[in-house]
Amino acid sequence: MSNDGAADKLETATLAEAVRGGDRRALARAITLVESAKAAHQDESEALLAALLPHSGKSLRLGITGVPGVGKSSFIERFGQHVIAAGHRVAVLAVDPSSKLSGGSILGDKTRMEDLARHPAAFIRPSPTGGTLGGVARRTREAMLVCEAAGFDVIVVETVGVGQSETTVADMVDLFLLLLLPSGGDELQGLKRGIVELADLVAVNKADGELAEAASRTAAEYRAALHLLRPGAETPVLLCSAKTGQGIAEIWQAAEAAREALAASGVLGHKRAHQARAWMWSQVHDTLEARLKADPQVAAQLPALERAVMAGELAPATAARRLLQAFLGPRKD
Ligand SMILES: Nc1nc2c(ncn2[C@@H]2O[C@H](COP(=O)(O)OP(=O)(O)OP(=O)(O)O)[C@@H](O)[C@H]2O)c(=O)[nH]1
Ligand SMILES: [Mg+2]
Repeated sequence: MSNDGAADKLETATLAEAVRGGDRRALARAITLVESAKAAHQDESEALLAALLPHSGKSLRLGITGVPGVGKSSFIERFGQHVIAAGHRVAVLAVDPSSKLSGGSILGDKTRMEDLARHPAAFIRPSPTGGTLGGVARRTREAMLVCEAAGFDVIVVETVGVGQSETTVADMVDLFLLLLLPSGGDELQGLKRGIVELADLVAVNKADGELAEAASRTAAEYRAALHLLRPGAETPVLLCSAKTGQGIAEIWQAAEAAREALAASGVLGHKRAHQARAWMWSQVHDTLEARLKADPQVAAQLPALERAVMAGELAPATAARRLLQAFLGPRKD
């Protein structure tokens, strides 16, 4: 970073041009810049995004989730190659702030997406490390815009199906694909946490060999359950095997059809407009919260207030008001 604003601007413009021209090193650099949490990079990052924004948005944004081991990485390896063969360029991004927990998943992904990673029409970016879900997700959204400006017209956002990250990913994509395991039929996976309700497409993976029959049963159960859960929505429930490649083409077909239907009905534009607004507000929330926590007056009171709230000695509303008062001063209205 130089102190010369004009030089920075020029550099940003050059970087933006290189990204748009398909220069992969520039793309990687641009993503590193927008992923940076450093305050010193913020102006440059915003200038870059401003330059790229008019060239973004023309992709199909697909979220993929499923429990660890369902075969997300293996699926994306196959799916990505299929989509590329159909003439597209695919970028794969991950939202996974818990990569510490899923230990070694990046290494696993590298080997499971080996062929896709080598393909000139593909770009794979592992999850930005560190930070909160909100922080990681924000950087992933911004990486998505950069990839779109670089001409990737299918963006796959992968998330590990553990917890709240599905909602976060659903808020940044056009369509959400839930991958399921063939199950014994005792319990509908994902239904509890409401993930199924976020899904636009459902696919039972590993529908091969000995698991083929269980996979068909699982799919039938989900069709029935979804019919009750969302009458009239007709969420497709498909079968696939990331191992044999069976069913992958059908999933792409279903995704394209769903995307076309969204666009034709005007829902897509509406959805993206609302997502962009929510994105703005989430950044306002994040920034305010960070500033609040960094405030010395707040920091002095925070541990005691949190403790009192947790012990049931103080009403959360009262504690919240005290923290805000410490941060903003007494209310004047
Ligand atoms: N039989 C069969 N095995 C599969 C299939 N897809 C994936 N697997 C296997 O399932 C295991 C997990 O696959 P991954 O692709 O790593 O699963 P993942 O969902 O990315 O897992 P995490 O990254 O840990 O969340 C691997 O041993 C794969 O070889 C499939 O379609 N059929
Ligand atoms: Mg994986």
